Amino acid sequence: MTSENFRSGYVALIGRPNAGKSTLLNYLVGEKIAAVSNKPQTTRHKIKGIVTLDDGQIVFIDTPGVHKPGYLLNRRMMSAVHDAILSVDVVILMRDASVSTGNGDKFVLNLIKQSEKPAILVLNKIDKVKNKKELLPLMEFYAKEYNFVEIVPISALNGEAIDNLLQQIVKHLPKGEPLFAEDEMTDQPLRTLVAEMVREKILQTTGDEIPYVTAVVTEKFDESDPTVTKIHCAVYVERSSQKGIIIGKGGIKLKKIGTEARYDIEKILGKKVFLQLFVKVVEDWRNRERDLDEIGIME
Ligand SMILES: Nc1nc2c(ncn2[C@@H]2O[C@H](COP(=O)(O)OP(=O)(O)OP(=O)(O)O)[C@@H](O)[C@H]2O)c(=O)[nH]1
Ligand SMILES: [Mg+2]
Repeated sequence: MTSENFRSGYVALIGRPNAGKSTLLNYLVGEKIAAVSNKPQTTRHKIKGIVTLDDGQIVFIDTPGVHKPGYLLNRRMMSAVHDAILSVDVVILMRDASVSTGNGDKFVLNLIKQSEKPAILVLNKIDKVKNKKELLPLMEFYAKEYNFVEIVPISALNGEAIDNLLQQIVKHLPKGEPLFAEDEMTDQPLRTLVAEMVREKILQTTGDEIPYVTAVVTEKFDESDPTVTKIHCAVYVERSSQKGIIIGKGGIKLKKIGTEARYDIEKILGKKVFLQLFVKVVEDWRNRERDLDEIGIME
């Protein structure tokens, strides 16, 4: 039985690409459940991460970074953001405090204003801000624009001030029983987690042109052998030239991607993994309903 003062609810992580939303989610659940990279648009769908404390349970919804939608893929990504904002008890506006305010930031701010939800401003990456006084003008700017219930500076990378953030969030959740079992961590199916780990390694291993044109799907997940899980993933690209870039000379790049992803996947599964990657050329998959459905990018 939980105490009558227990609080529980949903919290959306909203912000520009690269703000550090998924880094925070991974830190909070203590496991890598979301792909992280320095390339924008790393996250493509909503990811739930559950944090259970003594006095509350917070269900975080990580969302894709807010950007201008071009392809159908991006429109689905942005409707995932809108949907998340509408469905939660508290919205977190996450902002990279080490960069100056741009139009993108104002656009995100407007989304929060329109929602009229209780919102917490999280100023992330304070490890990169040498003089903490530099945060003051940023705090003043945001405080003038919206009645944030809290303003909390953190570093999602090194965990600074994150305990404080959790306490601030719980305060603003409705009273109620936990929504999920205490040991539950995420709603990401294992197949999706595996595909995301592979995609993360692709983003980390390739240059700027590749991130947008790749998707990864787990096509086989065979646990019949108790000693090793056999996994096949398909890597989608749009052109054969991109296939060449991902495979690399003599297959060296794909091998590196596979080795690094396997390491992460073995940590998640706690078991040996045999991982095979296949690169598939599917022209214009980002604009095709059927391919997006197959890849698992829902709104
Ligand atoms: N120095 C520093 N870097 C950070 C911090 N948080 C995140 N990063 C880095 O910022 C980059 C982007 O992080 P992500 O967590 O993928 O950002 P995101 O907001 O989820 O990005 P999208 O999914 O594209 O919207 C990565 O290289 C992270 O390592 C932080 O507190 N300090
Ligand atoms: Mg992300």
